[in-house]
Amino acid sequence: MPSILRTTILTVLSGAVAVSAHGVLGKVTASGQTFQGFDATSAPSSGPHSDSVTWSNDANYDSFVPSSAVNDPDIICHLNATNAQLSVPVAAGESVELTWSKWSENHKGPVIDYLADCGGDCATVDKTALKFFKIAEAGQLSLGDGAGQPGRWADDEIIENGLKWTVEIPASIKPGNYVLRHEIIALHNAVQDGKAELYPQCVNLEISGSGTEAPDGVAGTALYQASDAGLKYDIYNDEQAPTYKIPGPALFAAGNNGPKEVAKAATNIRTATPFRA
Ligand SMILES: *[C@@H]1O[C@H](CO)[C@@H](O)[C@H](O)[C@H]1NC(C)=O
Ligand SMILES: [Cu+2]
Repeated sequence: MPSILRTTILTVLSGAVAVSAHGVLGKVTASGQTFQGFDATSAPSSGPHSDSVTWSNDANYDSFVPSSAVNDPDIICHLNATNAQLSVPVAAGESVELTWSKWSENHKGPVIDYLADCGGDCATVDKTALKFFKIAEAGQLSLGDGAGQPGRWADDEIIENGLKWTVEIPASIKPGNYVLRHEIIALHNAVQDGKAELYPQCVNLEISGSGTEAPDGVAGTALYQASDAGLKYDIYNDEQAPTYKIPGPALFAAGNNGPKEVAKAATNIRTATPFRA
């Protein structure tokens, strides 16, 4: 988190409202409708916020989960996260567009997306019971231009795309209520043990469709280990490092998990009202 750049910005702006280099998912768009995310300025979360499709948390704009704490429940949906009360409707096979409120250019690393079936209402599900399967991942896109230079990373694309990231919901999964766990991992300090910075954000989705696949997943607290190669990497000397390996379980591949019994659809799901900017 603290970087020379950020310290400078804060010094220049001291006296003004504290500006952070980090961000949250401010907006989520699917099927042509845009929904509002949790307003981080209202942190601490102190329980569920009723007006958001993203999970609230105590991170405000300025905190991360260090890779030294990847087995702590905070890794699931960020610090002290509590369930979003609203859900975004989307059809399996379609895309969800995730818009960050801001992101810092020096925070370079992979972008990873997971889904977990709530098996009922995501507004009340126990986050520690969620089993996540990985549906998308992107890591290092090119090596740095010489020693000391970081290369191009997946999260650079977020900045280049106006802070937007698009993830496709697999067409073959069974319909139901899911938590989408979207995450940026910042590696600027990851040459040190336990110093990668994880920024998970969770969104409730109400997925429609006629798929039947129910992929196996793993608990959020078991996605990573602090010693994972993808959480300990020198982005400034990548010429000498092995090829970057994105952490977490293998990517879900349609057809590899076998159809399972389709769970009974949940009732009482509150669909969110589209946000108008
Ligand atoms: C998370 O909740 C605990 C218990 O209420 C509290 O002590 C801690 O400060 C909270 N974390 C943050 C980042 O606010
Ligand atoms: Cu930072």
